[in-house]
Amino acid sequence: MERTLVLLKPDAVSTRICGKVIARFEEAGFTIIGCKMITLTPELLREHYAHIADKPFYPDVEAFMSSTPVIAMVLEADGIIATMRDMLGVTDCLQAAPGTIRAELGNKEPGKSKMYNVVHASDSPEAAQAEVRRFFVESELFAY
Ligand code: FUP
Repeated sequence: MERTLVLLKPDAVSTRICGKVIARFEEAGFTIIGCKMITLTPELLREHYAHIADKPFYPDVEAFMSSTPVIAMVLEADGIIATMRDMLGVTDCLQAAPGTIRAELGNKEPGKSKMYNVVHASDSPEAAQAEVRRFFVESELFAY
């Protein structure tokens, strides 16, 4: 069994599509083993997005990701890390394959770098392990 860390981003929360997104996860057979609403601080975001923290667009990402609380989840299934990334589609929702969550529910103005892509999910087993630990303590995760 594999675990991945998902964040339902402020665009999902503020446009009230979290239920729609979670329904897709459940229909895919993923098990929710952790779930909570949290506000992302600049410190936490800088750690989570260390790989883009020096990019010119980072301040916009930080402002957006802390603009409302987010819903953090840990989901479990065989091969979920890759399957979840396929379900999301690529980072830029305008480039994401038809039928993916980001293609169907994301927003971006063509030619601009600002993007609202609905969901974050871990992109590798190493990232998943670090991200689950970053957002959850063991007692917040449920085996059932
Ligand atoms: P992903 O793993 O698909 O979330 O993509 P990244 O970790 O590369 O990017 C993290 C976030 O930065 C994205 F969700 C959106 C934001 N971003 C931009 O706003 N502009 C860009 O050009 C690239 C990423």
